[in-house]
Amino acid sequence: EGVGAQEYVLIKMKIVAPYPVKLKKFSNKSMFLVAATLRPETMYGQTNCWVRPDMKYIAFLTKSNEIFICTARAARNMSYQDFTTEEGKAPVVINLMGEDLLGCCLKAPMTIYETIYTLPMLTIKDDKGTGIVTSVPSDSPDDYAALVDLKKKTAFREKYGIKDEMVLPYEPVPIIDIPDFGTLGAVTIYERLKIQSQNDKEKLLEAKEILYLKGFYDGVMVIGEFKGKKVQDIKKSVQKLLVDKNEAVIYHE
Ligand code: A2H
Repeated sequence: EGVGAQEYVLIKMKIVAPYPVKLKKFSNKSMFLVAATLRPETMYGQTNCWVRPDMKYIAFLTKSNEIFICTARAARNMSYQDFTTEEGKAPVVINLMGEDLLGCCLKAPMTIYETIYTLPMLTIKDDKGTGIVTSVPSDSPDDYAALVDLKKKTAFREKYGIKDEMVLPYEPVPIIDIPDFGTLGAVTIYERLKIQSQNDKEKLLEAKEILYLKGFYDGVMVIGEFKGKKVQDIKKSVQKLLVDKNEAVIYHE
């Protein structure tokens, strides 16, 4: 069970009213979708949260009496990392499907958007992170591709009961300047490689490989507390800022 090699930052995305039907009865507690990220410095550019409609999630009680929502697998890992009252036990308050969480209104740390929404992403893996992914379409090709899919396909939105106002007003936010790619790196690479959708696996893999190292080594922040500083120099400081404000927690697997 214990502590593995991969360290994620879990972003606490607070669920606010109007609550989804299945969560209404718990609204006297603070409830969070906990999204696993390797890129805390990109949180200034969050536009939405991703869940997979056909995947199982649980809501469980943490030792600080908050409700965290993620996969059962991740909750179990957390129960061995001092997230819960009793080691090895994550007290379930309710079992959920991803679709129960769609259209959920959230407050997320650092982003310029006052509230953002939970939207469907079909490529989320059940065996990594928390199964909840925060979306930064300026810097993640996967996120940008999935957002474009929703924006351009009315039928896709309708299928999942996603209202236009949960998607259409949200645009990628310039947060990091990468030489040769500009301030919307994921958009640039999406267009250069002519990516068609979130299912365009090979091209998305290529896009990620090209963008990530460049973003990390050559990227410069153009927003927030660390504006003008290089990504590699401030990544840990942003992480600390989030953790100190209790807007994120560290999780290993
Ligand atoms: B990253 P690794 Cl801006 N299924 O966060 C699919 N993707 C998942 C996931 C899951 N179960 N859990 C986490 N992720 C995503 C930000 C970001 C991320 C940016 C750029 C790249 C990037 C905003 N989304 O990831 O396989 C999360 O998205 C590049 C891979 O554990 C998380 O960080 O290495 C990353 O993948 C973890 O992937």
